[in-house]
Amino acid sequence: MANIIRRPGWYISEKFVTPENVFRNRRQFLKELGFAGGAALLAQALEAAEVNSNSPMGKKYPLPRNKDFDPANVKLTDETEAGTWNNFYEFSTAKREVHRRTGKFVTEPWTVDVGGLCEKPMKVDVKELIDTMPMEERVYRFRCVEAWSMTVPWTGFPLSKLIEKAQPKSEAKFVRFVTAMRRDEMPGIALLPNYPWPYTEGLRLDEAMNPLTMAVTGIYGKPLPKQHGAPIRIVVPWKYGYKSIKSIEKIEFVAKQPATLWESLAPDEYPFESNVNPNVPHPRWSQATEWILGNQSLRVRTKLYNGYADYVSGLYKKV
Ligand SMILES: Nc1nc2c(c(=O)[nH]1)N[C@H]1C(S)=C(S)[C@@H](COP(=O)(O)O)O[C@H]1N2
Ligand SMILES: [Mo]
Repeated sequence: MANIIRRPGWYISEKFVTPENVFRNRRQFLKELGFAGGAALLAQALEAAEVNSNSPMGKKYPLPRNKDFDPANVKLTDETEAGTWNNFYEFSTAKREVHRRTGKFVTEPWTVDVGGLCEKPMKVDVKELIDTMPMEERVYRFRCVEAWSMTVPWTGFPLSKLIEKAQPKSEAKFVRFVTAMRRDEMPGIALLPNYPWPYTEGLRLDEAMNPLTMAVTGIYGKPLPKQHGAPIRIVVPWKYGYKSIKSIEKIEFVAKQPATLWESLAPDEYPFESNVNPNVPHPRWSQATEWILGNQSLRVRTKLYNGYADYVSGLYKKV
């Protein structure tokens, strides 16, 4: 019952078939409580809630691809390649090791705490988001600050849709995102004791509201595997990959630019804004070109805003 009380007003239960055993157990339980006849409506509500909370995360995948984000002549990165080459320092700094070290990480159930300077703070279950948000697939190009890049189909919804529900106050100018920090489940944290954990990132509110900014729960038509940031991350395709924070537990609206993990560690190398820009070298390497994951010999020119200038150049002074 506590579940129902916490459920946000915009929740709509739909499309879920009651598994036979769940249905019977619930009926049985209600009967024992003496709810059987008259409280049919309550029973229905409880069933809907329970079925939903028992529904497997994968139920809705794959989602239809948005035609606006389905570039022709672009080869998708191999799924295994992308899933075995990951930056997720909470598990390992060795990209080929990350996926082998996520075994203890519990990503289901998962609640995201949305709060700070907003009218409607909420704790929302990721399954509810998947069930209620306008989910779709988009193929985005993604470029890491280390100069490798990939092209993958993400499943999710525009982050703006969640922000609209929370109704940020006028003082809110930035959005702060925080990754879960569980030392028992994340073996990489202890190996980097001087890092300012948890992993924290941020965007300006207008960047977070940009239609390109996606809250992502899936990749390659399936729920996100842990190494890609299960069960929910963001993807900000015109910024270097470190802004696309994984396994998000908290989203907070704030007035001032928040401290972020990478900027705190090395502000010259990993500044807050970090838009992809071939003309601004990293202090230790050029950003003019990138290599394509899965084909290290193929070096291509990096584009301003990673090729998304049409969508985002209005956010910034001309560069
Ligand atoms: N919590 C958390 N999020 C993170 C990181 C991380 O170490 N921890 N690495 C970032 C970096 S540097 C990149 S390039 C992308 C990599 O995403 P992928 O492994 O899904 O390709 O995740 C970003 N999000
Ligand atoms: Mo990165």
